Amino acid sequence: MKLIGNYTSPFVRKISIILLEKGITFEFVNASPWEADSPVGQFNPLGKVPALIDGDDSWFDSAIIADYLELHNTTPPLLPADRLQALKVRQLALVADGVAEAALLIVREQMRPDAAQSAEQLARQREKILRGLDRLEQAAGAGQGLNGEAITLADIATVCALGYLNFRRVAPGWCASRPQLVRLAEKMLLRDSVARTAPSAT
Ligand SMILES: N[C@@H](CCC(=O)N[C@@H](CS)C(=O)NCC(=O)O)C(=O)O
Repeated sequence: MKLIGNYTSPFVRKISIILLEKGITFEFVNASPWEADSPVGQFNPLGKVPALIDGDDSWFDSAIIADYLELHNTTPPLLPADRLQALKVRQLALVADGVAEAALLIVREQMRPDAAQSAEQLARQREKILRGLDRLEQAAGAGQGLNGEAITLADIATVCALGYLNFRRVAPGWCASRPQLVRLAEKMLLRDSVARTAPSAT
């Protein structure tokens, strides 16, 4: 398998962690979607990373890739066997992805000249992040599907979203009132798959 993406993307990191956790061998192809001659559009018509190439198939959108990898029946399973519980875990993972997506929009907005930046857009995305984090904090406190005994897709998506917030210094005070998420992040960072994939500026 080939994973197409760049090291700073929280969505690419999520898939890297899943592959490492499941012990699936893969080749990482470093490609940025933002460069003019980016090859990413060959693998994902939407021009976004990650994309996963397996034989003749290319898979894209990290949620779909996660579902695809779950079909391989490798351990650990990242979704409960019960379909309703699995849907709940996937929904929590989507909340975490949404937090990361909103943070990414903030980062992109802040790259524009000061006068062109929309205060409304920045505020809107910040609200999504804070509401999303509150939902994740609540779920982590309940320990169902997130922050439970067995690692889930939602745990992985959440640690990637939190890592991206820290890396880009978006919503820097997020941890002050969210002790469950802090504990979850600390616990997840003890895993080799999570520690090895932490984004770095270099
Ligand atoms: N929902 C997508 C989001 C992927 C995404 O937004 N990736 C960013 C990098 S972090 C990207 O490739 N952006 C390029 C663009 O929007 O053109 C997923 O989960 O894979």
